Amino acid sequence: MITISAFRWVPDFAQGQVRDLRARWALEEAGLPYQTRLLDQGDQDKPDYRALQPFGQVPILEDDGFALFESGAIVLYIGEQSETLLPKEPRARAQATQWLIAALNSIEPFVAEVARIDIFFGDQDWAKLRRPGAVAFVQRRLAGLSNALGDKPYLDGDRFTAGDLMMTTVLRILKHTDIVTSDKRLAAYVERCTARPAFKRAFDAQMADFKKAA
Ligand SMILES: N[C@@H](CCC(=O)N[C@@H](CS)C(=O)NCC(=O)O)C(=O)O
Repeated sequence: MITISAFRWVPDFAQGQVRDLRARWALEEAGLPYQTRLLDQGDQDKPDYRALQPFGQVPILEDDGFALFESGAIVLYIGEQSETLLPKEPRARAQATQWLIAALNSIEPFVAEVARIDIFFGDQDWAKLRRPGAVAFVQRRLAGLSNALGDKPYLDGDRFTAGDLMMTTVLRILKHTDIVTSDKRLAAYVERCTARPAFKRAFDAQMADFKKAA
């Protein structure tokens, strides 16, 4: 059975956001059973874990002696086993992959910069000076995303793909602000994707692990 690594517990601000959610959601969409390898504080720095994840982060996926890190690679690996996530038709598949990479490469770094400022440095002078510029940059990227989404339910049209899964998890990083929700189209898009039963199962499973540890 597939194993996904996750933290046994994280502070409130991170609960429901930790990136093993991406792997859990993909597995739920694919209908694949999985178990978790829960890491206690410090486990991520032990040599056995670092051998599998060079940066000591979650998630990793383990599957019958095979291990993979990076949530994007993990979602694509799971997608190989699920047409819900990755269409078989080569061009449709490439487009789904394109959106997954856009989420991780063209949106996440800038979204994460704003979240980092808010969560870790909000009271520092440099952060107060930097935040408006960082927000403005994200808003420009989100305007491009919203425009590309247009009136379609999903980024590639009528069907949900791994690209939507990744984009949704990236947009959720800003759920403590109105930066995403002030765009009606993006707000409805995130609502639509997170209303999927597979998302709810993944989210509930992550939260249940934290509750057990509390
Ligand atoms: N690019 C990595 C990022 C993973 C990541 O940032 N994981 C966080 C939890 S959401 C983590 O493990 N943080 C602890 C650390 O970086 O030391 C991925 O997408 O898998």
